[in-house]
Amino acid sequence: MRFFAVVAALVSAVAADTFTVIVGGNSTITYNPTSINATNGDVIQFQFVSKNHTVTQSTFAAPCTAMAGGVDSGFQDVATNASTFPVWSFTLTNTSAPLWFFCAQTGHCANDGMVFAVNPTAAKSFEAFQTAALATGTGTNSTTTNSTASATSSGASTSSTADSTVATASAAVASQSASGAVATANGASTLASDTIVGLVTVFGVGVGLWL
Ligand SMILES: *[C@@H]1O[C@H](CO)[C@@H](O)[C@H](O)[C@H]1NC(C)=O
Ligand SMILES: *[C@@H]1O[C@H](CO)[C@@H](O)[C@H](O)[C@H]1NC(C)=O
Ligand SMILES: *[C@@H]1O[C@H](CO)[C@@H](O)[C@H](O)[C@H]1NC(C)=O
Ligand SMILES: *[C@@H]1O[C@H](CO)[C@@H](O)[C@H](O)[C@H]1NC(C)=O
Ligand SMILES: *[C@@H]1O[C@H](CO)[C@@H](O)[C@H](O)[C@H]1NC(C)=O
Ligand SMILES: *[C@@H]1O[C@H](CO)[C@@H](O)[C@H](O)[C@H]1NC(C)=O
Ligand SMILES: *[C@@H]1O[C@H](CO)[C@@H](O)[C@H](O)[C@H]1NC(C)=O
Ligand SMILES: [Cu+2]
Repeated sequence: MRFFAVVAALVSAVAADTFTVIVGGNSTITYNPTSINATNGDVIQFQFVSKNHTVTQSTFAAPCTAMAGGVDSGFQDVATNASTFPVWSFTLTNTSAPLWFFCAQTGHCANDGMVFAVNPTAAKSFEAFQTAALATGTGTNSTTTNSTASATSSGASTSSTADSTVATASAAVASQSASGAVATANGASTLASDTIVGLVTVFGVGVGLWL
């Protein structure tokens, strides 16, 4: 009885995933990936690698407006010569409906479609959310201003090295909560794979002790 209870607890701990989302990768005005499928208990960790972005919760109906009581990373500015990068994360607590996010930097949501979704559906898709976001803007951004050809050629530069040098963000967002998402204290300096390895190790030790 006790054995099964302990194993069940450990298995459920192992099952929680950490997703990593790169914010501003290659100096673009994007989240990468733009959406994820996740379950309660999963952690979504945002790594800010360029410019000055936010991750701010909104509603599907008002994509570029902060939701009352939603989670918000606040502005995370990254100097062009930075060698460490802010990280902010939250834990999913209610995935019975999709969750929606945007960047609150001027124009990034409305003009560049910088939005993010957790568990979008066919009826409320990421594409529909982004289209709604862009509909609130001027219809002009760096892609529409420049020719399509030149716009696609300037992207590849830095940021792939960012994964190995993650710093902590400000503590200002440590105690927020919202429907569906709870922001955690910052300082997650381990990446997803490390976390999973750690939990698997705990599981192994637990089984070893009990057997
Ligand atoms: C940066 O650009 C490279 C090359 O195009 C691409 O493979 C990579 O996924 C991009 N990274 C992000 C975070 O967008
Ligand atoms: C999420 O799941 C849906 C099916 O429910 C699938 O179509 C979609 O590709 C998945 N998205 C991601 C980012 O894995
Ligand atoms: C980041 O952007 C916000 C909003 O535009 C601005 O208030 C803030 O000063 C910026 N931070 C830095 C360090 O430039
Ligand atoms: C980054 O550049 C700024 C201005 O050029 C300089 O003041 C700052 O010390 C540099 N920071 C690092 C970490 O090199
Ligand atoms: C979870 O989210 C759904 C949809 O937003 C909401 O109806 C429900 O009340 C929430 N449940 C809890 C326990 O907050
Ligand atoms: C720029 O605006 C166009 C037209 O509104 C839109 O299709 C595109 O997704 C926007 N963002 C980027 C990064 O091109
Ligand atoms: C668009 O052109 C401006 C000015 O020429 C340049 O700074 C910017 O990087 C270009 N944007 C893209 C996406 O190519
Ligand atoms: Cu932004």
